[in-house]
Amino acid sequence: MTLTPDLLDALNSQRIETPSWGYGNSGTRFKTFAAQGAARTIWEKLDDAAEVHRLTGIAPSVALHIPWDEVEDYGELKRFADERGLEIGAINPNVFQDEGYKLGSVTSPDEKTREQATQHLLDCVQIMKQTGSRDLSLWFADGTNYAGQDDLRARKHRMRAALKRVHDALPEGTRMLVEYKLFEPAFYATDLFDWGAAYAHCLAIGDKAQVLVDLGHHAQGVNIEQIVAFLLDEGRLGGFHFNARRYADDDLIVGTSNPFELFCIYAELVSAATSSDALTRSTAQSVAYMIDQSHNIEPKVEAMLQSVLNCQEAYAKALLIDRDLLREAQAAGDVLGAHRVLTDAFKTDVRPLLSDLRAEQGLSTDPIKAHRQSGYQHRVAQERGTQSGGGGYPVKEKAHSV
Ligand code: LRH
Ligand code: MN
Ligand code: MN
Repeated sequence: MTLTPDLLDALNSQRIETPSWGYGNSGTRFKTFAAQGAARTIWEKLDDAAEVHRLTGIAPSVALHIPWDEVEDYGELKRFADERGLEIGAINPNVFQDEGYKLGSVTSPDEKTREQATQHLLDCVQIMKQTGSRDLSLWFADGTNYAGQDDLRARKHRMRAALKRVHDALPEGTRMLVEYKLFEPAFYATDLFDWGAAYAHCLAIGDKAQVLVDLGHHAQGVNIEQIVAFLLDEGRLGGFHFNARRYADDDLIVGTSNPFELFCIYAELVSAATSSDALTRSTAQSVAYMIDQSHNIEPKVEAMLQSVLNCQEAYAKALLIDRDLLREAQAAGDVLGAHRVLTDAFKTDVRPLLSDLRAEQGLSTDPIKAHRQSGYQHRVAQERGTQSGGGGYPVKEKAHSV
């Protein structure tokens, strides 16, 4: 396997965004284990993200969660990121942990609560302007726990009204990404319960709205790559929250329990990026690839490195699919022949190829080894100490397992 100029170009342009919340002490709803040297502030989180980018070369942006990452001066935060070769990525408003949101945020039956939540979303649009962020990434915990608790259609209308208002406040060239989730923390009905609900809202509110697919937010057995293909073809796939799951929204390292799924997702993206249809092509080319994980027992920076590298491997394998052979086998109705074209690419060991790529880029050929040898972890452990939950991820207030 050699690095052809096309492969080199494609791999050089891959981008994976890491989440600020993956660098702090974070965990499950049961217990958060304090990690030595875990980042305590957004500034330290950016330092860790810069280390991940330095070693991988493909993780130059960081998503923020507001108010977890609230600062006085976002211009200063942007400058701090710039100095480290980073950009501020998606802004994630948090409308799921205030006392007032017991019955929902933008879909609450209480008008004042809806207004408060919508104002927070609009404030986040201002933060996008101050940080140069392109994406407002929206997830709502809104829903009900019991049949009859609230009017399902009324809640749909309230969601639509809030999304529309925020959509219309977005500056040119920016987007809102609408994330859905099957369940949790609502257990009877989640207002944005699947891709179809998110898609219907996006279609109704305008061109700047696209769907965000979080790999952990589906029922068992759902074919996520098919959702991806469908949304790409409709021009409404905006981005991903990558992670891995077995049972629910487990938020483990992407590509660990689901490597074939991740490969099939990338296979759809690679295919769409060269589609003869201009909308599909441009949609595929502007997808935001973001990680959304919470590392509870893993070393934080190393876990993030592993996540970025798993995405790089899945993408490299997807680039190796012999598209001509695949089309031929599909047209001939060669069921297993077509399947083998795909699995041949999946089974290829791309690690030597990626190590050549890194050598070309002037990076260490083995980023994890380089990280382990760099002394970074030891240094931050000395500097930051071990803070249980301190300044990190406010898990105690979270009602779910992110
Ligand atoms: C919800 C979710 C959403 C939140 C993040 C912390 O489960 O995936 O994206 O913003 O977790
Ligand atoms: Mn998510
Ligand atoms: Mn989630």
